[in-house]
Amino acid sequence: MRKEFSYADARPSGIVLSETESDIIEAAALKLAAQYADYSLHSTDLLHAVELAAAALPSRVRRALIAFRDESNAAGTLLLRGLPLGSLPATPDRVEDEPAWTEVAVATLGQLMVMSVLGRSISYSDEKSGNLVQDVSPKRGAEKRQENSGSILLELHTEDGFHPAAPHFLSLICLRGDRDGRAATVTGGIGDVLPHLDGETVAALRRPEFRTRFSTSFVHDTDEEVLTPPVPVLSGPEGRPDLRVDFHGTVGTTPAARAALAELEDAVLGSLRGIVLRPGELIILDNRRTVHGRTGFTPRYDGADRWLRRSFALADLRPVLDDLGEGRSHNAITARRPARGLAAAAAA
Ligand SMILES: O=C(O)CCC(=O)C(=O)O
Ligand SMILES: [Fe+2]
Repeated sequence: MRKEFSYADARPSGIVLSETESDIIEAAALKLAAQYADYSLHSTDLLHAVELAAAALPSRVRRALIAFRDESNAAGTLLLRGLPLGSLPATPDRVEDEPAWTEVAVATLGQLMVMSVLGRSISYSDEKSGNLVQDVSPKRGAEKRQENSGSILLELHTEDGFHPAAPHFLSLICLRGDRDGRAATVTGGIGDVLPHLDGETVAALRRPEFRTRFSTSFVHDTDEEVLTPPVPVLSGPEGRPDLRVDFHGTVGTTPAARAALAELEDAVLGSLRGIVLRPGELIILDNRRTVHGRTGFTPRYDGADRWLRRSFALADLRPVLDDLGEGRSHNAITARRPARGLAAAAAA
């Protein structure tokens, strides 16, 4: 396994919010939090109120989000800096200690306001208890897992690329940075990478000859490997393809596919952007246009470890309405309902 990523610093490209702008968002979040304190974050009423409250975001930020939503960019990422966080409890180092949304209301509602400009917030009941906004903090005993609860290097991946309704966008807001300044979130945008790929590699990546292992965070009840049917890594318009790959979990099913995957990985590794997130910074990833990963770091489990919160959005809820259980949580597709999972994945 690779030991480090090298990357160009993404921080200078960030949109910086002024203190006044941040205060306006905080006030809007606090008002919502007071009004909806008894609601689940999955409540349609609350989520519609969040969408209305997104008017509190500065118009230049909303414009940037709208442009990113519609056209993406070469990096497949957008960085906002200076978002309000409100008061914060200790970083949870056990799942049982993860806070209710009301304990991190300002950060959570601000993040959901931003996401509401990009799409519809959604979660996956297979993963992280189906929470609409999920804690990303190192968990005791999970250090070596290829999941966001781990602390070894996390390989570059499309988020839930094995899932028939993978998120179109995800965001990570930093509540607490890595005190050692080591944990960097890195991204490899297909717009940056494509010019470095030859025609033969691109043609191979467009053939349905790649299978991706379901993440261990989705497959709980079995030791068996669950793989998608063969699908392409690149799809869509020639000049602006979509990318779906996990360099930990995707395998080529032919020699040409394996060679193309290795070429792609080299090109991505040569084009990485990255940032050691600081409090109040929120990175948005266009999950169809970039892969992401994280360098390794050392947790101390003393309440002051790195802590991000993650949320997902789909561009359109209609195609998945029948698959949503309570609120905006996508029904299980894996071990608990294997037949459906495989059929759904095959249709993807
Ligand atoms: O910790 C990070 O910076 C990224 C983790 C990750 O890949 C995720 O939460 O989806
Ligand atoms: Fe991820």
